[in-house]
Amino acid sequence: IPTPTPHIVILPSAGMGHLTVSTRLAAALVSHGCLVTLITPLPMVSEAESNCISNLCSSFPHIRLLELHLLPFDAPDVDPFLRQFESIRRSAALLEPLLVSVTPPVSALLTDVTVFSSVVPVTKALRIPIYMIFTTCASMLALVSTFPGIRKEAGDGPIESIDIPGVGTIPGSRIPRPLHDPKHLFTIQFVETGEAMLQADGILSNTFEALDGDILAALNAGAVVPGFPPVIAVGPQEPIKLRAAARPAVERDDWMAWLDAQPPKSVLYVAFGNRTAQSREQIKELGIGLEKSGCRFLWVVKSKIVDKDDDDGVELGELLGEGYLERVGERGVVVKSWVIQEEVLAHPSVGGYLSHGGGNSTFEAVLYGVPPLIWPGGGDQQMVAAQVEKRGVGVWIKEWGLCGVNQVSSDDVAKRVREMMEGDNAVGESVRRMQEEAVRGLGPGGSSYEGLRKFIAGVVE
Ligand code: BUP
Repeated sequence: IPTPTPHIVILPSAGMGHLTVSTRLAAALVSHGCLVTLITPLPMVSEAESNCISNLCSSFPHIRLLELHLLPFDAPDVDPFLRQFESIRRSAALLEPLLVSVTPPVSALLTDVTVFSSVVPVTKALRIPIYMIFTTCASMLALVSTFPGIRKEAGDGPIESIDIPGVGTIPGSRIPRPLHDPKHLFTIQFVETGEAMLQADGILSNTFEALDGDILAALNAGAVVPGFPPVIAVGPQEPIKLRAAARPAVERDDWMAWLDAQPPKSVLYVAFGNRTAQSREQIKELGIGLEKSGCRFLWVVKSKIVDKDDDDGVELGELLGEGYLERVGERGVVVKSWVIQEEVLAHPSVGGYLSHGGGNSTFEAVLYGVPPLIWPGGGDQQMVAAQVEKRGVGVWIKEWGLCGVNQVSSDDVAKRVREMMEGDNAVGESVRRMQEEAVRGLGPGGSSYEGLRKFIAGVVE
């Protein structure tokens, strides 16, 4: 009897850190022979997300799109991406007619961690298996899964520290800051997610054995939470290769041509993800620090949280200070808002990455063998930084505090950047060794590749 083609439906969430993982999984599942339908929650928050969907469709025309028109959630003071999570969560009931009407019938629904708990009742009512997509490191997964009890024990107060079996002690300062406030919308969503997790048929995690093997083993042995669903590490999923026609016209030629002209491993890539905007003062100080370091750099500047928001038409020259670009000359390239990061990290001229420690960005750095120098901001970023430091595949600059919150001086920037780019670089060696393991994991016989096959086999059973 021929095996039926599984029909996987994916509901992503907001922000590039989340959407990226869903779209890469969609592409990987298609290449493993699945039929894939992607539900797009509309309207999207940022231009980058809309571009990401267009790129996916033009590179994978067989992926079907279904639109989910969101109920508005009017909360102007809430972070726009968190607001969108809530909007998707509140619109979950609208999924039912979509899931009922698609053909062939849905074999499984995959949905992002940030909206998972609201989707569970819908899939349970329709008897559709549900899998959670977890976008970041395994210690963060362990944190979500144990957090409901921890939050309850702490009452209304902040959390001092957390002991998680198989993970260790996590100081309160390392967890996302809103979690100290039980009434914060992020905390409410986080607790609901932790409570609903046990109902998942499985969890597809974007991390990988070489980085997170010990914690994944603890989760799968039920040492963190008894009866925990199987966690299948399928990351770091490879970036989607854009077809020529799908390439965005953004400043690309300038920075690629410049990278091509630089000596091997001489360039520091500087970017802080799609959700961490910096103050104008900090942008100037960072710029002066990069200039003082004397190193070559490619820097993505982000002064606003959402790319399409008005930034008063401020030009780069004004953001960086008069004469800056001229002074730096050929030694540095500054791009406002966005580059194709995977192409930058894959470029032979790039030898270091000053980063915010976002899950995807850090996994991508490992996949391309570029050591990250991490200045973490909110969310999972300190947890990622801690794991990277534990494995010796990156450096966490603890004394800088939190990116987007604390200010760092140009002298400190120059010092740390020089150390990373000119030091003896044992970290560089470790990251290249882990790169080899990550790349092996993605090929036939590798842990991430076989993990995905195992998931597909489970769905068609
Ligand atoms: Br900036 C930037 N180009 O210029 P993370 C980012 N990216 O392709 P975050 C670009 O966005 P959350 C750019 O490669 C990565 O895949 C980058 O995801 C890409 O962090 C993604 O690293 C960013 O997980 O999201 O943006 O802070 O907080 O939601 O994890």
